[in-house]
Amino acid sequence: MTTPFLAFTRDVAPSMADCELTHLDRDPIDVATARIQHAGYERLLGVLGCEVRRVAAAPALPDAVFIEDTAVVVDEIAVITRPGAASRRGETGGVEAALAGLRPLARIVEPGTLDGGDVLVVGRRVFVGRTARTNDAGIAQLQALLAPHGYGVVAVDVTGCLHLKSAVTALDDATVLVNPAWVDAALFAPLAAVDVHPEEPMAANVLRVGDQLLYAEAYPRTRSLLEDRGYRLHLVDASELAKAEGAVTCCSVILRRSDGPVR
Ligand code: CIR
Repeated sequence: MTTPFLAFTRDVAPSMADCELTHLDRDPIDVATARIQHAGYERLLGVLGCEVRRVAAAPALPDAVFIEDTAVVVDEIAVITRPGAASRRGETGGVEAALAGLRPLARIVEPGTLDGGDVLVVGRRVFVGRTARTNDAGIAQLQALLAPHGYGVVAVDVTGCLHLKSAVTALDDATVLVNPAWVDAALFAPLAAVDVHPEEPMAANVLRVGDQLLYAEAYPRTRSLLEDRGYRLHLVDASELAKAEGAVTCCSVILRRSDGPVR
């Protein structure tokens, strides 16, 4: 049976302990456990309607598992990023090869930097975090690439966390889940905002797969706020990946299958 979505993932690198860290202290990472959790995440993506395709492994690139940062894909185009951390720039080649043929490709180029974790697409609105990883040149380039396809790009200031999607993600086309300490929820109006539980600052990252939601099991208080509002969450244990400052959106690039040739 053909699945509605393709999900690209990438192996947990044996070098993952050398990952970039910005807001977290280095806590020993058990690569074997991270691999088990990652496999559970991939299985759940399959259950939610994705054909999971693993991009060729990159053992020497510690952050390669966080594939989201390397590409922004919408129905019309795939934009290969230029990650803000120099240590991560080698990740894009393998992802570009994997996406070729599925979408027309474009690239963020110097002096632009852009991490996919800073890009939140809700309908035709594309919110882009201005962060240590994503600069104004990167945002301007993304805007120029997406505007011809009818997307409006909105730059958003983010403080206190790594990426925009550490601070806010979408629960559906009308609602965001937000940590108001890190981003101004009013910027997303007319979308409604649900705040994370104050004791769970990292809880704003939820992965949408169509109309289903994949969420880390580490945030029970926020989960119950969401369940009280009628959201049903599919849970994964991503605790070992979180030690590398990664969350559930980071570990995949999901695209809707499209029929027909690309140019
Ligand atoms: C990094 O700092 O680049 C990685 N250790 C974590 C990246 C997480 N990616 C994401 O939130 N999209």
